[in-house]
Amino acid sequence: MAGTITLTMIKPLAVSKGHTGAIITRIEEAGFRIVAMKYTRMSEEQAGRFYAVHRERPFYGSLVAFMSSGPIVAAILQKDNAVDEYRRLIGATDPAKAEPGTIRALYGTDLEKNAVHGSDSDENARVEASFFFSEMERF
Ligand code: FUP
Repeated sequence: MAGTITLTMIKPLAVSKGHTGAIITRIEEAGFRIVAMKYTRMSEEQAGRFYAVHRERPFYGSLVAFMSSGPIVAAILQKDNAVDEYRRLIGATDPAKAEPGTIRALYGTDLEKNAVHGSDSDENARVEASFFFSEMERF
């Protein structure tokens, strides 16, 4: 199947609220193919590395604490133009500003606890995919 990849995480609060299945259903119904998927929990050190580009931002400490607070579901998704298509499916970073019907509008709580992550470029998608998955875990 042709296409590019994006990396998503279903964030701890969306997982603990029981939205994992509904979110995966939306992803598949939107035509993404699941290349890799795992249920895992990041340490603070790992979350800090994942979000290192935000190190100087005021929300960094809180974001790292939240993202390491419980299990997440990480997945590599494939589709034509995957990065942009997935950002369209999830909506704006702030759930209150996300288009109605998008994953963040439906399942996000606030700017930090916004249900899901989506890569912002093809290059970052490749880096983020390799953060979670080896070649043997991709199908
Ligand atoms: P996005 O690419 O939509 O995930 O958004 P950003 O890369 O700008 O932000 C990454 C994460 O930082 C967001 F998912 C949530 C968090 N964040 C905050 O907690 N506060 C902010 O003001 C901005 C982002």
